[in-house]
Amino acid sequence: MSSTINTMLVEERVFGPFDEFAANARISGMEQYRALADEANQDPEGFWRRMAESELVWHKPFTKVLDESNAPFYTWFEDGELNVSENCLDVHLQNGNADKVALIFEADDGKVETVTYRQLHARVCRIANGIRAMGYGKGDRAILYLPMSIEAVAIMQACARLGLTHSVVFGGFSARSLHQRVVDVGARLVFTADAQLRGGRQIPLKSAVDEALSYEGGDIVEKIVVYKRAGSDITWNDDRDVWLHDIEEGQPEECTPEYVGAEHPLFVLYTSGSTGKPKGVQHSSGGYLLWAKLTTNWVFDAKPDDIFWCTADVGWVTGHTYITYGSLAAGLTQIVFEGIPTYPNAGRFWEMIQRHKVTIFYTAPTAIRSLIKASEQNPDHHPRHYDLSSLRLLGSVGEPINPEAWVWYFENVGRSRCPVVDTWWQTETGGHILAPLPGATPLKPGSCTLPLPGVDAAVVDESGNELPPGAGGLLVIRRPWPSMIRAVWGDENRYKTSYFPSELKGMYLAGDNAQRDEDGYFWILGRTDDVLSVSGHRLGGTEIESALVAHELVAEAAIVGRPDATTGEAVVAFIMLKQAAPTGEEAQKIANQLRDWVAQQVGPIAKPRDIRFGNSLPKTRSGKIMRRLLRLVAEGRDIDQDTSTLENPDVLKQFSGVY
Ligand code: 6R9
Repeated sequence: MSSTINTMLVEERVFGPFDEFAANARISGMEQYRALADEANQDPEGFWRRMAESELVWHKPFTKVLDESNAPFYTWFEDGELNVSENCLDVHLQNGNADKVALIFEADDGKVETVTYRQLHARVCRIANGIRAMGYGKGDRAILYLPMSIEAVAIMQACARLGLTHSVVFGGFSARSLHQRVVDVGARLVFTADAQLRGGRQIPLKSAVDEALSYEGGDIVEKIVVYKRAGSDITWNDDRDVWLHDIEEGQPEECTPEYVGAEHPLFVLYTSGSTGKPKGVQHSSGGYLLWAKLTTNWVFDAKPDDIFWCTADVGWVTGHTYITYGSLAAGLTQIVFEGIPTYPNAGRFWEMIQRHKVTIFYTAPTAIRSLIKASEQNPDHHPRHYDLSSLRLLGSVGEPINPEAWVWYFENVGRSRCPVVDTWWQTETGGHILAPLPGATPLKPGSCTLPLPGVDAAVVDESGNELPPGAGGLLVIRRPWPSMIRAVWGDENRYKTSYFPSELKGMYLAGDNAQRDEDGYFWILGRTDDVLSVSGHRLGGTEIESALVAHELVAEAAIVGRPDATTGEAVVAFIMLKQAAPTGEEAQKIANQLRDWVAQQVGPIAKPRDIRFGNSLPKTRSGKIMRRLLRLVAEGRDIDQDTSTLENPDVLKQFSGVY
């Protein structure tokens, strides 16, 4: 492996330990962390047995913990039986928390509605009874295409109660993407709403379902259950469409759960891979729920009085694990938010934290960066104007958080009191994998710190040999863990070749590059395909982005490589400034300034060869920058690749000037 440029030099402070936090934390101090991690390393079976027995309610106890005989198709707790919804709802009715608020729903227009655990349980039971009465249950699949709502959480839980495997499709996906998923997963049932409300606008959903089902193979869907959210006009087919309120009508508020084997597929969630066709990531019931609950308790240090807010949509894995399943299993009170961070203004998040006295706030770097930019443009919406004193913990997920955004978040939102947990994980891992324990782990901005107890993560070369500190390589997980992906729906081969390539001898390949430092901390360098090789040096695109974003003029940056005859690859930077995109001489001047800055922060080798300015970067609907498209722009090629997941396809046109 060629030499690696060590960066993240922009911020070298270590934050914590946070003594006050540690004093009351579930896992307090590094000794407790190490004790758990050691227990898990020395006796994995015993450790997972203890966790699964103490954290979950089993209808039929399991006898065997892990079966590796058909690796990499691992099974966990396989002969045990349980019901996921019983573990998320019924348990709280029996332990005196029936009247505790489960969900605080805040609508786009600010209206608030709360439900207790007893009320949520009743709602889930009525919906489940309604679905059962229609003749659906265990072994069937349902597609959910819903706005953020109490109903979305309740329908997911109702599916779980019946053993009906759900597949949630984010409401921002097109009819084409929806169709692809309906057909791939073989859904007999679709749940949707007439429309969703975001940023004061109505976005139709039912019409997209109608369109999706009109395409070839869409007729496998027998029923569409429609939640009346907006009251908008929709097309209705009496033979196929039913209202959610009609299927609930008259149903009892108790519903006997369908007990399923621990390996029963709780859900399939589609995620984009390196090729065009999305992968249906299949998760289990027992192992998945165990890790969802454990990580909620460990990483968010969940306490009975917490008000937890994960800003993700249930269309993504973060919403599955840290809204629908983990947080409810842990018995938290949590916020469900329908709207967007910038409506009616960029103070919405801070105002909601103040209004609901949120104690734990979990969001994505892209949201943080856009709110930094907004608060600079209009200081009225800066977090300092809000009472954020209820907060005790902050979290980040979805992409590497650049140290500058980390420190801004820590200082301005957490008021330098709250630990920031930067959580690395994936749709495939089911829950957090690399993350600090806020009462124990000292924090380094930009690092997701250390593996959680029970996780055996490492950085290796292409042959699976572990690399020394400072060397960039492949992030792998060497031992199976309970919430790992079980299959790519309907494609055994893709599961094996994508995640367990033979060169790595049974290790799980995450698809991210990473390096560890002398303290064993992990630094994610970006997806495997983001790493550039310039003159024999391995450069993480993320590192250069991070340096650029730390510059006072820059709001967001994306780095890609373009082939170069002499240096292998050349660094190309797509940059959005805090001001409008410059042109001509001004652009040239700023470009040179930024090059010098990168040379200073990262090293002359990392200086962008080309700089292209725009007013926004191309992103997926989940907010990830689409580097594969930028790579084509960087190379001057036509965009003939699939742009269906792009939020705004016109965004690529703006980057014509090269400076
Ligand atoms: C949970 C989620 C997974 C990919 C993953 C990585 C990136 C997520 C990160 C992070 C650096 C973090 N990623 N969290 N990179 N630091 N804290 O986002 O799942 O949508 O499947 O994305 O996101 O590249 O491989 P998913």
